[in-house]
Amino acid sequence: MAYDPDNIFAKILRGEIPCSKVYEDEHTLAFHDINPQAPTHILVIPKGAYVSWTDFSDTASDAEIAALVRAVGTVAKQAGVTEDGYRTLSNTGPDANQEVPHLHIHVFAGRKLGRMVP
Ligand code: DGP
Repeated sequence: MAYDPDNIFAKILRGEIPCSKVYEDEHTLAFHDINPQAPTHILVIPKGAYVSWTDFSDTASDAEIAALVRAVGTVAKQAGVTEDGYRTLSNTGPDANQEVPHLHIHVFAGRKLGRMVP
């Protein structure tokens, strides 16, 4: 799928829409989800224009990939949820109901999370 530069996360990255930022580095931004599904619900996104994991792994630099993975760990630590635990989830494409066509990882925590079901 071609990247839509007008998707909501692209607008957040350009500062056209505000977000509640929790972490930022050269390659990555993390902010609270607008519609939280758990007491902690953070979205971690690459700054580059990637829709899916396939786009990302095909074209992102090693530095961008490392930054995204590291950001998830950093965000969990910052949120103070590493001991009780947290869940990461990433929807890709229509069958997974990806709503925003910019690659993102959800980080859920702060309550007992239900069992994962497909
Ligand atoms: P997904 O279904 O995996 O594509 O999840 C997209 C998430 O993005 C969904 O949990 C709601 C969140 N979201 C949508 N629009 C905005 C927004 O404008 N700001 C923030 N912070 N989150 C948003």
